[in-house]
Amino acid sequence: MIDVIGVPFDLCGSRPGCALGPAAVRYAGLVETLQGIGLEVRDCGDMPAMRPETDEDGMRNFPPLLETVRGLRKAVYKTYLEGNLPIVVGGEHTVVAGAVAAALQFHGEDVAVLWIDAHADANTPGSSASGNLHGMPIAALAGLPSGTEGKVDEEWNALQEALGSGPRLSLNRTAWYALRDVDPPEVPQLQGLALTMHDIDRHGVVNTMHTLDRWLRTIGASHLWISFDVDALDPILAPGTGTAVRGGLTYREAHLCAELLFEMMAASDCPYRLAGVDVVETNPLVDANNATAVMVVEWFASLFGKTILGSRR
Ligand code: DIR
Ligand code: MN
Ligand code: MN
Ligand code: MN
Repeated sequence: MIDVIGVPFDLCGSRPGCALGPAAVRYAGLVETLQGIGLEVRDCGDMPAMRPETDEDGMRNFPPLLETVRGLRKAVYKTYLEGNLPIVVGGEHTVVAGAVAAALQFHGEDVAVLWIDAHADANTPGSSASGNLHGMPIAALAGLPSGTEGKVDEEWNALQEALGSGPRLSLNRTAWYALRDVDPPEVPQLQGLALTMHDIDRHGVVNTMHTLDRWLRTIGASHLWISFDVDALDPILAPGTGTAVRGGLTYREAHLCAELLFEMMAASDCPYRLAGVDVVETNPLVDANNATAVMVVEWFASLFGKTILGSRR
C-alpha cells in the first residue's frame, strides 16, 4: 500500500506558494490516478501548516522548519513500520531531509538517493549565497559541518538531531539528474553520480539511466529514494515552481526517465528496491492552469508502470 503524505511547507525558499503544492497535486488527481493503475493508495492528508518564526541571529523560519522535518521523519517511519511505501508531496525541498532520514533509519546505510533537480541542493549555511534552506537538504542529510558559528551553527546541529539516530546519507550514494544550476561550492560535494543536462543532451535519457542503474549496482544500493524537484522539468512545460531555470527536461525526457526507472526496478535481477518518492516545489501561484501538478501526476503514473499502451503492473 502507498501512503501519500502532504507537506504544505514553504517558509525557507525564495518565493512562497509551494505550501499549496500538495493541494494542487491532489486536484490534479494523484490518488485517483495511482488507484487507476491498480495500486492501493491511502491519503494520509497533510502535515500541519506552519507560521513564520525566526529566532534572533538564526536562519529564516528555522523553528517551523525543524518541527516539520522532525514530524515528517516520524510520519515516514510510521509508514515503514506499517509495511507501506511513502509518497511525500511538498512543499519545499528542505523537508525531504526528514523523509530520507527515515528511510536511512529504517533500511540502513545502503539507501541511495536519486535527486532529480536543476540544483544540487548541497549548500551548507556557510556556503549558501541565498541563505535559503531549500538549497541545503543534501548537506543536512550528509551531516556536513555548517561552516558557520553562533546561532546558525546551533540550528544546524539541531537539524542534525532532528534527522534522528540513523546513518547519515553518504555523498557517494547520491546521484543527481538534470543539473544545470550548481553553485561553485557545491561542486566538491558531487561525489556520487552527477548527471547534468549536458550529459543528457549528449548521451540521452536511455544511456544516462543505464549509467545510473550500473552505478546503483556498483555501490551496492539496497534501496532507492527518488526525490523529484519539479524545477528539473523545463519551465516552458512546468512553470509552477519558485526557482525556474531554463533548459530542463522535456515532457518526453521526463516520462522516459520515469518509465526506465520503473523498468530498472522491475528487472528480476534488480538488487535495489524503491524506498519512497517525493515530489516537491510545485507552486500553483506561479503556474498556468495547474499544468505543473498535472505533469507531476502523469510522471507518477509512468514511474509506477503506466505506458502508452497500458499498464505494466
Ligand atoms: C541555490 C538555489 N543553489 C541556493 N537552489 C535552489 O539558494 O542554494 N534549489 N533553488 O532548489
Ligand atoms: Mn531542490
Ligand atoms: Mn531545484
Ligand atoms: Mn528548490
